Amino acid sequence: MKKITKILSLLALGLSMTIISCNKNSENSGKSDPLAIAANTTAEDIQKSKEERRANLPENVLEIEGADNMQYDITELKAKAGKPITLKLTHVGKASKADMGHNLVILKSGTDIDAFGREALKFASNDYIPTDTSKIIAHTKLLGGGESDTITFTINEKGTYDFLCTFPGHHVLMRGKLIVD
Ligand SMILES: [Cu+2]
Repeated sequence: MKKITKILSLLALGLSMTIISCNKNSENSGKSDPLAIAANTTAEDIQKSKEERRANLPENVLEIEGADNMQYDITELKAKAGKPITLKLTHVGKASKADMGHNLVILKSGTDIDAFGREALKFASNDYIPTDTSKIIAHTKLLGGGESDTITFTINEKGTYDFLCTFPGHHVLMRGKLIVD
């Protein structure tokens, strides 16, 4: 009988140790980890403040980012026709211009974006901007990580205009629409 009691109490002790260690584990993992919460909040805050700032930009002031993941952070821009548009492209990554350069080229209506993207590859010495600019409304400089460029242009005709990054291999992913109304 004594033996059984001892075994039972040992089992009980083992069980309670297991429960304690389970609690410890759940405290230290996932959402209850204070560090993880802080990291999540920071990332969300950055995203939220970016969206708020963008929503509060004056008419025809546009901001867009390119990153080391070979993407623009947004693929749709909106502006009003007949008034100057200011567009700022920021490369928020760390990669060099030679490894992961980004620009933004806005094309005239009726331009084949894929054909233009392929043609631009031939102009490495001109930062991938074709020397014949007849299909281009406006373009930024080619940027490396941490750099930005702001350009100003006016589009008089309402419509939807393609934009792209002409760095080799980028235009398939890095493209979007500028809607002018
Ligand atoms: Cu790019």
